[in-house]
Amino acid sequence: MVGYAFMGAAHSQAWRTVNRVYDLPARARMALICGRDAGKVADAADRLGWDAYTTDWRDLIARDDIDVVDICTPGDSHAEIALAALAAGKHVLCEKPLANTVSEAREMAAAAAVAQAAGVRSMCGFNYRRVPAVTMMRQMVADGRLGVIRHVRATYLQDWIVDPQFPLVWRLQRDKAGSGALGDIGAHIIDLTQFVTGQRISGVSAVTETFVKERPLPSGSSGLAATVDGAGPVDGHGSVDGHGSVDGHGSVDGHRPATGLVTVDDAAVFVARLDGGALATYEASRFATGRKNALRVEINGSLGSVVFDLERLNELEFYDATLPTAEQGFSRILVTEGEHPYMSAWWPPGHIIGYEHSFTHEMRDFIEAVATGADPTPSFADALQVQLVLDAVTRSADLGSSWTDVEPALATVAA
Ligand code: SOE
Repeated sequence: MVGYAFMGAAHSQAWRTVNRVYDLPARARMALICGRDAGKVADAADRLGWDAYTTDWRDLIARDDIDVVDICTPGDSHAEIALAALAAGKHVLCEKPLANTVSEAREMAAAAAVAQAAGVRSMCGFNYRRVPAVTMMRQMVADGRLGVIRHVRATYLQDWIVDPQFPLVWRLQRDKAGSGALGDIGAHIIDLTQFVTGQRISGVSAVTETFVKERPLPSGSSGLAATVDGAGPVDGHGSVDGHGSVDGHGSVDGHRPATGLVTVDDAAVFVARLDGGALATYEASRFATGRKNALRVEINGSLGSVVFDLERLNELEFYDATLPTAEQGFSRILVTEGEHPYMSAWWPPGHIIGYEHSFTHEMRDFIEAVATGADPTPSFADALQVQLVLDAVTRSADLGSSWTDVEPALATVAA
């Protein structure tokens, strides 16, 4: 694994757990973790359960006993690491969004296609696909339970940077993160809605905004909260664990923090057409005061509607318009039965699961695909398609919301 912050910890938790929960054709061994800071990565290896650590990701690629490289770094290093790992015959799991630009994503998808011909697998980590209720939503759509899909309504809302004093962490810098709320959380709802509906976004009209254009430079991260020089941890809006820090910047005079420009969007809102005829709306924001990690998707079809809310991730709301009128109404399905996706390995019905389980499911599917020689999804080509949507949203916003077609990618978004 490369990276050991928020996503590194989430993935490590999943790698630790997956062998013990699922009966898989191969077992994961957590061989080597990489990070730039020797002291921090040593601690991370110990805490997260890795056999050894290194400060150079090339060590992972050089080792013959390493089969899989899991990339959990900021987006600016995804392409370089993934391309080297694929060229060396390593199977690659890469965090979302796949890359910072369409051209990088294209290169990665092309390399993945070449590697695939040699039996080398790759997958992008859109973990919310693997929440059982989301997988079930997809099955319901595929089984025709919703009829013809007319509307998709998707929001992903956070509030961790509402405070203008929150520091300029890497997620707020275009060169590191590619984009802001759009690529970080908007990418999730783009992937999720395309996965569930089986339809792709064919065009968009967008607005984006950066509400706070300049922020104090961070002095570091305590691990639980980013800090600004001359100030305590910036945690007035809850913990900012994992949102990371930028190394190497200090204050001007030790009291008043130096500031820097925010180079990404704080929020992105767009309307879209899906290629199966549905109309869709998307909202991704880090300024939705009170909303911590609120992902919600509603789908309306000719025969019914279905609603998923991450804050109630064990549930699905379903409206079945084929029932007698007197019996119609939204019903709550508790997605914890053994027959529900992924659930048979967990607890008895009603014993709910959480955020981290989606990553365990991700590792389960990835290991199974690698061990059986199947192609895991979402592929790099699927993730390139998401990148093309992100790019179209940015271009539309730059052109005063003008309608912007999404260039078709190579592959389908099939699971
Ligand atoms: C931060 O905004 C973040 O951690 C994203 O990077 C994750 O992908 C999302 O799952 C939660 O929010």
